[in-house]
Amino acid sequence: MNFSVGEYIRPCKDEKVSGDIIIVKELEDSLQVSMVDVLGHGDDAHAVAKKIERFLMSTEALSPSSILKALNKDIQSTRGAAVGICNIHRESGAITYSGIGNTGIRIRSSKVFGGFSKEGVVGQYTRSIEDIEGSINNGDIIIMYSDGLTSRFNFPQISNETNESLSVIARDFVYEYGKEFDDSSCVIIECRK
Ligand SMILES: [Mn+2]
Repeated sequence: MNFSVGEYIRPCKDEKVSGDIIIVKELEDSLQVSMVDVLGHGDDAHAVAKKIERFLMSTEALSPSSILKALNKDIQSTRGAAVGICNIHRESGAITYSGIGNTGIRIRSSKVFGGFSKEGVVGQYTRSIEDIEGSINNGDIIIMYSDGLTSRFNFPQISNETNESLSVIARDFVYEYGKEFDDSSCVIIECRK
């Protein structure tokens, strides 16, 4: 499986920085993408987002739920965040997702994927954090997004995009579906055999 990844983050109106952050990690056998939406917006939210970015960049190749559990402990002194983490295995196309809070994931696929985030806030979560498993096929499109975007969106036209062209599509997508008074962001992943 090969991946093209495009992303775009638009800070809340009147803010220069965002509490949304997207982390794309090329692991040895998989691609790992995290969508982070820190509560609130502006400088304070951005500082927490950078702290979470450092944490996620430094984690080993664990399952998404294991990373979320560790992050939940690590950011307990902060205002907290919604975080969704997905891991796609290059060879098999197996996808694992774990999410807490209102970041979303949708997949346009030839198969059904039941991935969703549980209610809650990372940094304040006490219940069980679990992985949801599925599989990805040739041509599938994955969109992960913050709650600054409406979840009632149509999938954009995507075919054989580069990371650059997919980032342009991601930008248009944020402008079409984003809310002005929240940080709005999305990451789009095109999967090809
Ligand atoms: Mn938000």
